[in-house]
Amino acid sequence: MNLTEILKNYPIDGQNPSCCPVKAGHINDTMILTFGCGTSEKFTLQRINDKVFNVEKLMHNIVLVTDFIRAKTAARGGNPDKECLTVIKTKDGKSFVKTEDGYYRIYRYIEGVSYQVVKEPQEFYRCAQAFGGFANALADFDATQLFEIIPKFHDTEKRFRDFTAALDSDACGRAKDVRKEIDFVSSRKDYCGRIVSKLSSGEIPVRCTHNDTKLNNVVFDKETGDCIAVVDLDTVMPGSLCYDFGDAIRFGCNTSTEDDKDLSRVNFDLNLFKTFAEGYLKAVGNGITDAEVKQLAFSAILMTYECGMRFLTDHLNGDTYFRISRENHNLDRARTQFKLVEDMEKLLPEMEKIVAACTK
Ligand code: GN1
Ligand code: MG
Repeated sequence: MNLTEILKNYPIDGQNPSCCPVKAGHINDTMILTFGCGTSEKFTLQRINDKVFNVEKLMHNIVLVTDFIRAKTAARGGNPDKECLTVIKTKDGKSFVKTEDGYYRIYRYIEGVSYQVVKEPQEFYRCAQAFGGFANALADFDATQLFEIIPKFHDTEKRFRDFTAALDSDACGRAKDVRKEIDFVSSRKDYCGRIVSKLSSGEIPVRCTHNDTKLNNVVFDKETGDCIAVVDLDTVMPGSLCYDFGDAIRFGCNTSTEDDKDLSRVNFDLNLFKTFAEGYLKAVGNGITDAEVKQLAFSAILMTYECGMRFLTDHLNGDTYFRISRENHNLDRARTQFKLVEDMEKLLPEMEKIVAACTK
């Protein structure tokens, strides 16, 4: 990466910033740029994975959505620079630059911390408020303005077809060692169509959604513990609120990390589910329909199953999509997800009662 080459496109003053890589996300490469010392200014520089994203379309979506949210934040008396992602435009008004080695974008850095695992329930309540508030703010956003940046992203039937294709080609000869996981996915095929069919019949609405509502995509204030901002808007596109709710539960109600090899530490925390459901439903307010509410508990199972299936598919394909940092990393990730699915299957009636109680 040639930093000088990238920065010469930007109207950012200052020279020789420090550039610190951060280990975040499985798709893009992220670095923090700090200019000067004392009253230093910070930015987030990302190399966008253009194998996964069409960068023009991606940035079109992000600019529209961040502009919309910034305006709403300002209107309610908030500080858009602090509470929303801000795309720094190049000198000629573009939202990214292309250099010889790839595509880059710069955001204003949002000072704060993010977490991989919930430590205090209160944290997760605040995360729920942030994602619920995000959904509420976007309830009147016209989702047809957005590109479907990764087509059929949470179409679980399509994910199942991808899984079957990976299994059929078995590119790395790994299928024989993961029969149990393959059977786990195959035996739950009937989950796949449950939400997509309701979206296509119109029973639940297509909305502008985040689609990657992990706890670590929320920034917290280190001192006060308040939630500052929802970040990682790469997958903001037409989708379902059920996906956003379900994905947040998938990640946040896990008592361990997404890739823990020791499954005895991986358990579904029903109390955290309750915490999140309360915070989310309160914050989303009337930005959700009864038909969507009815699917929330099941959506948590669906999104966890889908994510596990994606990890397993990538393992079968030879780890071509999710970044890995050890052997069988995607397989370990798939296993944590399947453990959580099993836990949730047992708890589904209780999860449904909890959701229903939140809407009374
Ligand atoms: C990817 O890169 P990251 O960590 O924000 C993935 C999500 C998965 C997630 C699993 C564009 O997100 O869909 O749920 O990994 N993003 C994309 O941790 O595929
Ligand atoms: Mg992401």
